[in-house]
Formats: sequence, C-alpha cells, structure tokens
Amino acid sequence: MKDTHDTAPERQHDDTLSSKARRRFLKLAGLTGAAVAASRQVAFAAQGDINFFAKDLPDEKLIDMYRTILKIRWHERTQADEMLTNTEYRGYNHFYAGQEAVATGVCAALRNDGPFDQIDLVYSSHRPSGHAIAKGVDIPTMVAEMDFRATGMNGGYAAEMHISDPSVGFIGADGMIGPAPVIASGSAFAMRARGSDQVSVVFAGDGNYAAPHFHSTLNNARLLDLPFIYVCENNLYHQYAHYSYSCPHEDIATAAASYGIPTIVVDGQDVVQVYNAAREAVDRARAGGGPTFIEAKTYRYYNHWGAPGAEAGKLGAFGYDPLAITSFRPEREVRAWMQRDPVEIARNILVDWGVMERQAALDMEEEVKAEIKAAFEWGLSQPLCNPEDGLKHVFAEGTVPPRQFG
Ligand SMILES: Cc1ncc(C[n+]2csc(CCOP(=O)(O)OP(=O)(O)O)c2C)c(N)n1
Ligand SMILES: [Mg+2]
Repeated sequence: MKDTHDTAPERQHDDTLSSKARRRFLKLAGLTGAAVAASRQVAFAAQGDINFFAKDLPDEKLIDMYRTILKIRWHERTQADEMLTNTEYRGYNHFYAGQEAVATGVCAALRNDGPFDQIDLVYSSHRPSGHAIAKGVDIPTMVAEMDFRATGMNGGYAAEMHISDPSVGFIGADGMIGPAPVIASGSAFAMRARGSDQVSVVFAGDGNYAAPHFHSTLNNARLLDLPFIYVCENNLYHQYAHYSYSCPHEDIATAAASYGIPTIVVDGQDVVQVYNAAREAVDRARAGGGPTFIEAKTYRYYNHWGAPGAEAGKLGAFGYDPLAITSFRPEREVRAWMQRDPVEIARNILVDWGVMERQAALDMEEEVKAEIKAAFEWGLSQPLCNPEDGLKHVFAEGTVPPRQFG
C-alpha cells in the first residue's frame, strides 16, 4: 500500500497484528505472482505506512463486513442466474462480483445510520448494486426495483442505473461516466458550508480518468479542502478496453497526487486493507483535513454488462463476449484474479484472527444465500410498474408560479 501524503497524522501500529497480516498477504501475493505479472499489477506491501485501524474493530464489526461481502456476492450470482435461466426476468445489471471488498471496506468506515443531514453520502456509478448493499439499502426492494416492480425501492422505473435510497445515504447510481465525482464533491462543499462533519464519497471506475470531470473535481476538492473521498475502482478495464489505452499512469493515483491530494493505492480484494485506507480518509475529512484519493486495484468476474459468457450456477464469465468487438481479456487473467477472491480473503482473515470458526463462516454463506434467494422470490412476485410511471417526477405537478425577474 502506498501513501503519498506527507503530512498524515502520526502513525500507530500494532506490530503483532500488522506483521501477521503482512505475512498473510505476502503469502497470498506470492501464490498469485503469475496473476500479478499477467495483469501488470504491482505487489502491494500490506498495511504499508497507513494506520492499521482494523485491529481495534470489535468482532461483530468484522463479521458484519464479511456478511456484507457475502450479500453482495450472492445478490450478483442470483441475479446472473435469473438473467441466464428465467425468460420472464426483465432486470439487468453491471455485475460487481469480484469487487465486493471495495464497497464493503469503504462503507464500513462511514456513518450509515442517523438523520439525513448527519450520515455520510455515497455517490455510485453504472455498477451500483455492491455500493448500494454496502451502504445498507433494503435488498428485497432493490431486487424488485431492478425488475421494474412498482413496490421497488424507487417505484420500479429507476431499474439498475438510477437506484437510490437517501434514507441510508445512498444517493444513487449514475449511468453517465464523468459527472458523479463533480456532484459528489459539490455535496461535500455543501456539507462544509453547513459546518457538518459529514463526508461525501464517490465510487468511480478507471474509465473516469479520461473524463474532464476527474481532473476538475480533484483540483476543486483540493483547493477547497472538501470532506470528499474519491474511490477509484481500478478493475483494469473500461467496457472492453484496458485502462492503459486511456491513462498513461500505472497507478491512476499518480494523477490525483499531482493535484496535491493525499492518495492511497490499496489491494481492493482485501477488505481489511480497504477499510484501513477508508478510515484514514474519513478521519482526515471529518477533521477538516480535506480530500483523499483511494485507488483500489480490483477485478470484475463477469463481463462488462449482464451475464454473457457465464454459466448458470457458476461464478464468473469466461471466453468470448458476443457484445464485445473481440474477446477482450484472457481467461487465465480472470481465473488468476478469482484465486484472490474477496470472499475467501475475508473468510481467512476471520478464521486467522480467531474471530470465527471456519465452519461457522461457511454456514453464514449458506444463510446469506438463502436470504438473497428469499429476496428474489419476494421481489419477482411484486406487481410491475406501469409504462406511464416513467413520467413521474419528470414534470412539476400543480401550478407553477410565473417567474419573477428584477
Ligand atoms: C459519458 C459516457 N460515455 C460512455 C458511456 C458508456 N459506458 C458505460 S460504462 C463504460 C465504461 C466504464 O468503465 P469504468 O469507469 O472503468 O467502470 P467499470 O465498468 O469498469 O466498472 C462506458 C464507456 C457512458 N455511460 N457515459
Ligand atoms: Mg473499470
């Protein structure tokens, strides 16, 4: 993990736990050396010189993080299976499987309960289901929403790319590549103007680098010292192109650092590393120390959109993608990343740290799987929305007063 922030608060380490975590990580990194080389990734030194906050977390919090990862994973798998097997299913998604530890680690460091003017806010992307679940949305109503059901989270006409639930601070998905960081940093400006200690977070992919919004957002966030966290989920590809086609830096964080922003590059498959980075960023933002840029190196197991190349009951998509111009990533690369699975890594941490017995952790996965299955059963039994519902909230209702000039 690299922290380019020179003036970070004094570091505190628990040598026993952090060196144990380091050994564990290096072992894993060694096992996946081929994957790292194949995907042009660098090996990360676990914990680096950022605080190891996870050592202070109660067991319940760590278990909760593991459970969140499982919820996201089984939401994705169940939805992918619906798309592959159920011809009545109308929903779709840009699947987040493989990236679960990023949303989970970041949201675990945020304030997610309380009144709207006190909780932290998350702005998402076109790949929103993981962010939504990690922030705490109700899964059955999200499932209903994604299948255009009237009782869904947003009345059934938001579908995947416009889901939102302000009650938990999930401001919403965003179908456009570019604007979300601008909007999220504007929100951070409002928080600062109100004297609130809230934090605004945006999740954005590597594809955002080439948009002008990336650069103007970081510049303004630094100039105004906003309570803003930019989480760059670098999953190597935007649609079907490797990020090296649009970004000259190996670490996108290099560009963020040039705007004078503290940056952290983190292994996005390890929820503890992500949490540590996010805690550092949240603490800095709440203390008035301004923005942080976190780049999480990660990977998506399914294709860019939907489930082409996937097989029902099996995780991940391999081989030729009929939606792509050409088969855009090597099958071995997918399999190598799947060897460093965020579910397995989180489970091993819990077992290694004595937080949970392995069998209990495996049983929990079965429980979550059943919970998600029930969420789909409920969601897909709900009434569909009407086509005209799509016009709701588009036009003002009632009489609009004439505009006054001068
Ligand atoms: C302004 C704009 N241009 C193009 C698109 C089409 N598009 C949807 S997702 C995507 C790639 C995004 O890649 P990245 O930011 O890396 O996120 P990822 O899909 O990898 O999560 C593109 C180009 C869009 N939604 N908005
Ligand atoms: Mg990407």
